[in-house]
Amino acid sequence: MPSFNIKPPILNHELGGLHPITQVKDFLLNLLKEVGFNEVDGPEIESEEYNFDMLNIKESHPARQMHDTFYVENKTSVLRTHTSPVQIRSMLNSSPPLAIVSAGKVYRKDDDSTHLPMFHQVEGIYVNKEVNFAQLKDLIYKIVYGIFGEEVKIRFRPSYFPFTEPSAEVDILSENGKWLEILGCGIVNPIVLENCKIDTKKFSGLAFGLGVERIAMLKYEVNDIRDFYKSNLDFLRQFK
Ligand code: 2NL
Repeated sequence: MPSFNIKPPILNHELGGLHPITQVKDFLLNLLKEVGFNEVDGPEIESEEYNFDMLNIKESHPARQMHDTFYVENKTSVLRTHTSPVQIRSMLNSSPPLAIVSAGKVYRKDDDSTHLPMFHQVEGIYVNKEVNFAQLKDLIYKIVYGIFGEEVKIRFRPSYFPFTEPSAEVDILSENGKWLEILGCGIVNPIVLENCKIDTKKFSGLAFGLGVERIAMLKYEVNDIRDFYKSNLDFLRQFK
């Protein structure tokens, strides 16, 4: 006989729930899979070559400097600063047309109410014949409407990333009339496609990247990113 009584009903059997960051990440992955993207995965420790060089991020680029990037061991490996190297690996291992999405942890030397040294990114790339900016806009509208509903006002603002050209950042209009940045996107820089041995006379691509914590902060009106990682149950229960 066990020394405890297994018969009484269980009290306080509160069920757990998925973490809000997991919920937002899964929502985005499902939305992108529904429109035809395939999920891919890759390592969190990357070579500088895949994390930077292949993406046209030059040695002199500020994002590469010691104060932004966590270097490991002999300084040729880094904690990935974005999930783009996953896409690079996929492009090297397959040939277009391809539509891939990657989601996971990324690392940067940042720490304040809107930045953490570890956060989550969802990134997608689509390479095919005659991919254009209109298709990119259509996809971004689907993503943003999916998250915030079709009433949300969106604006595309010209921007710069080394791996896309042209590039844009996308803002949504908040209730108090302020434009808030929610993601970055663009037409894949042909230099990046060529680095992956893709024929740029035949193929072009679109790509986007977004920060999961940032989307979750805007969607749930959380003002301090650190709240997601304090394991405060009163905070976390709100997302069940
Ligand atoms: C941002 C901006 C972006 C990409 C990510 C990408 C990946 C490859 C090639 C070209 Cl392999 N582009 N990803 C493109 C534009 C923007 O992220 O602000 N993310 C939080």
